Parts: sequence; structure tokens; C-alpha cells
Amino acid sequence: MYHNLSHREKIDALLQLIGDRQRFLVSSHARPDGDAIGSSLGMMHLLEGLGKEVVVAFSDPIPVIYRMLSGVDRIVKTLPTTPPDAMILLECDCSARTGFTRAEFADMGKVFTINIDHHLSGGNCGDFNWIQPDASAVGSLVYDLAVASGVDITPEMATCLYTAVLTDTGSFTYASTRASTFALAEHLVERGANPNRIAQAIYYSNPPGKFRLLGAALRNMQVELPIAWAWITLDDMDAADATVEDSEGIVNYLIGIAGVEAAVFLRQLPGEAGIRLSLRSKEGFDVAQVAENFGGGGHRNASGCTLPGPMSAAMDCILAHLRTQLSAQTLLA
Ligand SMILES: [Mn+2]
Repeated sequence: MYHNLSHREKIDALLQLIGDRQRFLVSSHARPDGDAIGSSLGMMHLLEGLGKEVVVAFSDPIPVIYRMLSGVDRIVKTLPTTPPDAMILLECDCSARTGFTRAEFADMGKVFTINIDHHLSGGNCGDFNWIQPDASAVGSLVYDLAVASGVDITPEMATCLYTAVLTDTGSFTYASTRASTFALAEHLVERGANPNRIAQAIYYSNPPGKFRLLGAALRNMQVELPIAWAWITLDDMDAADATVEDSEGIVNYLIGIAGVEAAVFLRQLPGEAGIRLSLRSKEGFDVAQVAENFGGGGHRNASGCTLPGPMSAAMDCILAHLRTQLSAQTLLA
């Protein structure tokens, strides 16, 4: 029913769907990042600006660096028992990616689902799907919706959406950054987002454990151009007195090396949960496909997946796959 609509038509249809309902549940993916949290809270502020009732639920804790965002204290860890009139899923290619279980969703019963995403691997899991792979962040889609709705873009909402776009563009460095991204940022700053204060919270408020862990990972680093990789074990985490949150972003250092086209960071998970992989690439190489090959997903230049342990087996597996893919691509070039 809602397929093949233009960007503007999608927005109008979505505003109609929102207008016809009163109570909303907003959620996004497990291990939430700046776009997941910023766009969800931005959506909360938008809906409340329209006089709606909103519950925002995340299955995982909110990283410390995002706790300055307005509305963070309202976020709950369980799904509401009273079914909302609609559920809005952001940055998720299916409800399972929220980290809430099938049983938790079943308790809520069938709910009209609105799915807003910019992942290439985004599936049409909702009753209404708005998948825009060229958007720099889901936060920019929420911004377009806010502008079209005529709601007041408050400093609180502007700060949430600016945080989403800043972090998902790698501080305006990723390939998804265009002139329109800066125009969006300009408007959000005019509406009250403070770039310096946001940067202080996100980039200059790190716990020391994060840098001890980075040190351990970089000591493990291997470079075999055009591939670079590094890993950390649970022992490294303990020794650094670091949290899972502290491992976010380490892979970005590996892709920063000249001549590296694909980088992979491997993190040992507790028990038999396996090895978590974060992948990054420069423009030419598609790591979303690599991750999808192992049941994961993401963007062309940033993706993730989980492989069975031990660490050495996971490393051999991903490196063999990357070497094959890269040499095939080089042959094709
Ligand atoms: Mn995103």
C-alpha cells in the first residue's frame, strides 16, 4: 500500500498515520549508537510536540556519552504491557534487532509497525516502511518529518538530531556526508544544538578504561595491506577495566591507516556467544555484503556480524573471506 511513494509522499502518508493515532512506542537496535538514541529521542520530542503519548524503550543501557540528551531519563528497558496504537522502529531491519524477545513482543500483541531506516540491508518488516539508504542518518529523516509536520524544533530535539547526524557521519567525514548534511546541521544549530557542548559529551568525556582497551587492541594490531585487523579478549577487557561500550569505535583507527581498504575488529563475547566483528571499509569495498554473508548487516562502509569462537578460528574465517573478496574485486577493477 505504501510502496513506491516518493520521499514527500512517504512523509505525508506517515504524518497521516501518526495523526490518526495517540499512543506510540519508539524503539531501535540493541547496543544503541548515536543515531539510534538521537533519532529515537528526536522522534519522542516530535510526537510530544504533536500532543501524542510516547514510550521509548531500549533493551540495552544507554552509553554514558549520550546521557546528556533530553529525554534519556524517560527511556525504559521493557516493552509496555498495554499495546500502543503504533510502534515506530528506527534503524532496525526487523524487531528482533531491538534485542527484545519474540515473547516480549507477543505479550504486546499485534501492533501497527512503522519502520524507518537507512540501512541497505533494511527489510520491509513494518506495516509502513520508509527505507532511505542515501540518508546520512535516520536522524535526518526524523528532521524531514519534523519540518513537514510544522512542529516546533526545540533545542532539545535539535540536540538529539544533531547528535544522530554527527555520529553517523563520523563527524561529517563519511561518504554519506553531502552539502545537504551541512545545511541540516546549520538549521539544527540555529534551533539550539550546541556543537561544542555535544562534542564535549561525545568525544571528550571518555572513561580511562576506553583508552587502556584501545592500547591493548593496537598492541594486537596486524596490517597486511589492504587489510588491517585487531582483537581483544575478555582478559584484555578485565585488564583495562573496560566495558563493552568502551570497545565502540576502535575499528575506526584501523581503517585510518593508509592503504587499508578493509578493517576488522574482533571482540570476544562472554561464554559461548562467540566473537563480535566490527567491519569498516573505504569507499570502494562493500562490507555490508561481507557481514550479510555471516548473518550480520549494516552500511556499505560500516557493518557488523558475529562468528563462532574461538578467536583464532573467527579470525582465520573472516580474513580468508576478506582476502578472497578483495582479490576478486581487484581482478574485476
Ligand atoms: Mn544510522
